[in-house]
Amino acid sequence: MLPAGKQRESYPRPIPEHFFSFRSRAKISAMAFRDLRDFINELERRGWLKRVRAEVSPELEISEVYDRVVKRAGPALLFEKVRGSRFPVLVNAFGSNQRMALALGSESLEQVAGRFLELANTPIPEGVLDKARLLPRLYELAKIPPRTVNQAPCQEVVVKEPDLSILPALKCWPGDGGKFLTLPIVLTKSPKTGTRNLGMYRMHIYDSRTTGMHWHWHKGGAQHYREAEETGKRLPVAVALGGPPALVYASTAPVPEGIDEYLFAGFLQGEPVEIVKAKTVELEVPAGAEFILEGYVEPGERRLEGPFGDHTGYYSLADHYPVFHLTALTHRKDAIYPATVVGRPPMEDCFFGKATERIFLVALKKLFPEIVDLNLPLEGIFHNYAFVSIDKRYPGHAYRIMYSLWGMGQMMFTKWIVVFDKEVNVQDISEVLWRLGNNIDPGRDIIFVKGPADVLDHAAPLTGLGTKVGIDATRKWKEEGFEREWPEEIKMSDEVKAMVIRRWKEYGID
Ligand SMILES: Cc1cc2nc3c(=O)[nH]c(=O)nc-3n(C[C@H](O)[C@H](O)[C@H](O)COP(=O)(O)O)c2cc1C
Ligand SMILES: [Mn+2]
Repeated sequence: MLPAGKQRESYPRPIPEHFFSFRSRAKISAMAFRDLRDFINELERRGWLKRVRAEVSPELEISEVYDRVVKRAGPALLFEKVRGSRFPVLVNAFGSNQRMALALGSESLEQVAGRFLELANTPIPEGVLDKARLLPRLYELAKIPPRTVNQAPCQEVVVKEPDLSILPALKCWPGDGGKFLTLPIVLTKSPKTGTRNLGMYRMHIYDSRTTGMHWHWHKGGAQHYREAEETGKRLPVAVALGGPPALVYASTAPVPEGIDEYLFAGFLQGEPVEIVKAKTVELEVPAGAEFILEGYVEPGERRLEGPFGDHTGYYSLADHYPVFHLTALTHRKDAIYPATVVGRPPMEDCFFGKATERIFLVALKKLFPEIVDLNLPLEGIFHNYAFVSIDKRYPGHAYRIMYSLWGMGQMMFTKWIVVFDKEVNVQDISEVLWRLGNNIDPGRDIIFVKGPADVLDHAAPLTGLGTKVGIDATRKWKEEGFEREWPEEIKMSDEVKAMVIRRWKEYGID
């Protein structure tokens, strides 16, 4: 189905040490895709996208085809003929580390992280020479803010009677409460400060003009809505389907509150995101999007949302959420509908998570230089497990790292944090289990703490509030009360290894 060797899946590796030196040669510039079709063309050129010409149903059939493809690390899929709609459906465009890196304008997630580090390492200029050296960097930085345009592809067609049923929205799983928009970029502005937020929150389609608005308590959109409810005013909302792939990613990233995801996407792709005034709301939408939904969310209104087969691999139960009302629908002439399906991992959303792990590790390492590496394994769907290795410097250091991580943005949801010594490769689950089993005394090395849980955590005693586990799997020191001797790890001597390699043929084994 693919040219051999074209689409090999690989786990992200730790960012190479040289990225952390000032003289790093890592490229700061990136290639930018202005929109989804730009990205699709490049995917196709690389043999990373497959067109499906057979007619398919948006109800369950696309899900099942996609699930089989994503589970074997297969290509992006463009379903050209979807029953009931004239628009093709794109799924799995971001479904591998390589495709995700490409979406962010790089060849690997390590390279993306390296660019982020370059930015973080930008020195404050002291002399003329420093300033001169910074010029190319400043030129790059100037390209971060969005650029306003007057005419935009996303507004080529303004639908007279806006109607969501023209979209080939998917019913993903048999128990789902209906059809959902699964890759929507939801844009709002703070009624108090005017700051923008773009977040990805799925939308349950109720009828031709209304959907659910599934932003969890902790998210940017929910905060803007809270502010709107305080003043009793409607919250204008715009939703983009498609757009620059870096923006699709940025809307899923744990960008700190108050920082505009347009800026983050502009940085990632090394080009400003082009934006245009929406038709019926005071918001600026991505010019390169495929579809734009405009509307509002009414204060005080709630409606049952879900159930929905979620990325935990379980259905999230129906619950009450705000309601989105559609006032305008615009799209490209030949629009492509972007979607994903979440479910038991690995699924496409896992690669959004891996990109976040690699990129935000750079920021974590800036704050906590003792952190060596971090693995949020796919099976833990990013909020269940964090395996972290540190350069342990003082007694109790592992605990400091646990509490710090629980205090960092969406890492507050992490249910299990396990801290290892620096030599442990936390990307290798076999090694993680081996070290974990050997190096802890459960009674001494495990702590339970209370904190916010992911809304999707169905085991927590209350929605959004639960228990967390911290495990200190580092070697225990005398200063930590460990009076016994800690044994050496078994390793063969280098001389013997070299000798055996030299003599290997003589043994006649291979
Ligand atoms: C495919 C996909 C679907 C998502 N659906 C939701 C959702 O329905 N509700 C939600 O609160 N977060 C959802 N998320 C996670 C948010 O996008 C993520 O937490 C993001 O950082 C939120 O941005 P914000 O901090 O600007 O609110 C989803 C993520 C992905 C990748
Ligand atoms: Mn945000």
